[in-house]
Amino acid sequence: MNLEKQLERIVKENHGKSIKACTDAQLYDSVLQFVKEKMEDKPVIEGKKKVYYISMEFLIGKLLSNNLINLGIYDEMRDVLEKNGRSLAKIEEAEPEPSLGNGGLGRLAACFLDSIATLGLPGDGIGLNYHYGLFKQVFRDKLQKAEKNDWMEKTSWLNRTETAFEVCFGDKKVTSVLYDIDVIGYKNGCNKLHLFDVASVDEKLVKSGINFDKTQIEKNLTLFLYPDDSDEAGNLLRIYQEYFMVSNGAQLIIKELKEKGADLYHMDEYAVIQINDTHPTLVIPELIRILTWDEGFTIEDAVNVVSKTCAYTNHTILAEALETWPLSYIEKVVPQLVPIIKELSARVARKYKDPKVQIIDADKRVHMAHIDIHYGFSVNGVAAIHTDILKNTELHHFYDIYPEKFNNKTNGITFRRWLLSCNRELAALLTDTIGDGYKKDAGELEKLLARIDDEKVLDGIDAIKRQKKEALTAYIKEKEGIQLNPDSVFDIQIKRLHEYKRQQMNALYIIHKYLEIKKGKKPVRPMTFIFGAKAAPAYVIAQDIIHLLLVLSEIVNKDPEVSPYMKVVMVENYNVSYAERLIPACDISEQISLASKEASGTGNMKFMLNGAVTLGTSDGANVEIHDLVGDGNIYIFGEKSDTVIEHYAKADYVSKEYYEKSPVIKEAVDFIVSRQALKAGHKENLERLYNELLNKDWFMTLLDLEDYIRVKDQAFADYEDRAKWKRMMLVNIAKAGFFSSDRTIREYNRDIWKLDQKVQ
Ligand code: 26V
Repeated sequence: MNLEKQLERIVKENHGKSIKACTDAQLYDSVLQFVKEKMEDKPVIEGKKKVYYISMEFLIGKLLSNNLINLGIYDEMRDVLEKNGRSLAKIEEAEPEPSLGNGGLGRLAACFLDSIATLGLPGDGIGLNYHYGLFKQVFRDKLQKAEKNDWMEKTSWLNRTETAFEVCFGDKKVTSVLYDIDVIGYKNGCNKLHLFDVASVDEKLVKSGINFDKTQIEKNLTLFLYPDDSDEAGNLLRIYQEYFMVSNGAQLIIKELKEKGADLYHMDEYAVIQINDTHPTLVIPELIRILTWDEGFTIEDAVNVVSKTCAYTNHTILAEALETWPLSYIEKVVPQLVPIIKELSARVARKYKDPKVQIIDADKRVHMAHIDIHYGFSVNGVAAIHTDILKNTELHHFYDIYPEKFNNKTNGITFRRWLLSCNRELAALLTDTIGDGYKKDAGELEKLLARIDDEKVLDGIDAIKRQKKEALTAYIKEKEGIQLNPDSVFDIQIKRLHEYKRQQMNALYIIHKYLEIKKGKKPVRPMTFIFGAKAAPAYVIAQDIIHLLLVLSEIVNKDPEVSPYMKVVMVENYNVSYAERLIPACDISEQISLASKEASGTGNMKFMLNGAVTLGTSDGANVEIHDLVGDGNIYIFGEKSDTVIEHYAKADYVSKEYYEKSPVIKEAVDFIVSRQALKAGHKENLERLYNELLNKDWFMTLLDLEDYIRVKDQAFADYEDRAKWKRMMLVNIAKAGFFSSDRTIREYNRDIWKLDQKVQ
């Protein structure tokens, strides 16, 4: 039966209507069902050994287009719908976006699942089914407010399974329910994303916004991702969530091993568990507990085989993000793990005297990363510079003990979503120009370099950029009510709000430009500054930075003298779907973290692939982008990581010195508390931010501000050399192949997982 007939049948059965007559929502759920049936027909990817990618976050985004592309039926579906007067893009709008992640770490996990299945490797994700995920962001009175994101619908990608486990906590026992989402590889078979939920969850517990009773664990366990962890109840809930995930995960893995007939003493030949940051670390003591309590292992044998099965990825060197839990909290939530953690700690203490490598420290806090490093067989960073910093500085003491465990796996992104799906026009142009080999082998994008002088190709890339800027202009007009000018340069910074990412430095540049225009120095071409970011609800300064951006947006956009030359937009509720519209429309990609702090970044790769030019510091994967494209195709500024690390070591950075030394910096910083800003915004927020910048500035904004202004001005000036800029776009696209997550996953498999690949 052909696609149209099958879809017609489903629509008729579900809604008693034709494709032409049903609503977008009805058509969406019918297309969803059609695609799910097609995926069920695909073979499950099998093999002796399987990777379990365990993570508190999977930021999967909408799945419809992605799944249609991977099934190889996107064009057919679009044409059938068009024939019936319907638009696939419109229908996709009916799909809610799950927010099962914060940012890069969660999105990386989703890209990895896509690549694992695409490469035909057996590999499943294990995570949690948060009913409201990360909060939905709304702006009221120029401040961020959090609301719940109600994404689960009656019909969705989730398939409820029969699998259920008991999970015992110190004071209660809960039963889980497992939901699976099929993960289809590009023209390949299926793996699964296993999302555990608790049977007794109660959505009615949520009162206003994202507030709920944090003590009612049976009812709240899977309601939200990252509940506010500024108080003890929030911290405890986070440990409940972590243990709930790993206990279910461990039980599922052991069940699957037994079904395979595996000898658990050789578990490492059948399973490898990739621990995504420290959040799933308790899987190590939990597996040891199960093997010793239920399977008759000696502690020696259990520690031995678990250590050969688990591998750890580090995603940050930020001290506040490296988990350490008070042993008393773990005692409260999972007392059964405490003797095991103590035993693991004692073994380390017997062997190594250095306090820096202990699992339980003198304050009785448990260092989760230390469990992973001692009791896992691999430790990897996520970009070359990040892994070097781990080896030489942050985890230096561990590197001395276990040099063989350390390895680098530079992050990647799936080109199915970040090119083929979000920029079909560019993908078509690439196919016309270099053939479609790049879809399976991203390295083939380099063939584009041979066309560096081909006006037709260069103009084609530029025309697509312009088209995407127009589409974004229309979307932003509709969503945010702000009119942009597609002839302006689009400068975009989209990522979690954090001081180390330095959205505040970009804001200071905007203030500087605003003041220049007021003084009569007009830019040759209008500039558009776009931001998208959510801030953790308990992170006060991050809220203040959002406030400043919204204040600037109002001041600039409403000033008739300035607004023809400049616009500022902070989009509301930035998420994966918004990113898919913003990235193809970007000219200048802002990657301006304080050198050494951004482990990798993955947005930088998505922008490059879509022909944006990076303006960035020598941090994370920017360094590798720089190496690939060369000096002439990127804008690098600011102090290098060595200098920054030295400033921290010597504690000799004093922001006020930079403020006092430079009239440009002083003028921009002072504007934050000027009468004009205070009129548009709130004194409390603006003064707090001003004081923070002057008296602390932990992430050294003022250190790099002057260089940032200089290099950013240069980038805007170079944009006017249209021939040069188009070549830069082409080089960036051509060199992006390295950042395919297919390459990253091949490396994980070659060096860590060692799974058999099914020949495609
Ligand atoms: C998370 C949070 C969440 C609550 C507020 C404070 C805070 C501070 C830091 C973090 C970072 C957690 C780890 C993480 O998300 N790392 C990101 O991982 C990406 C994938 O490897 C990488 O590209 C980013 O550079 C890195 O920041």
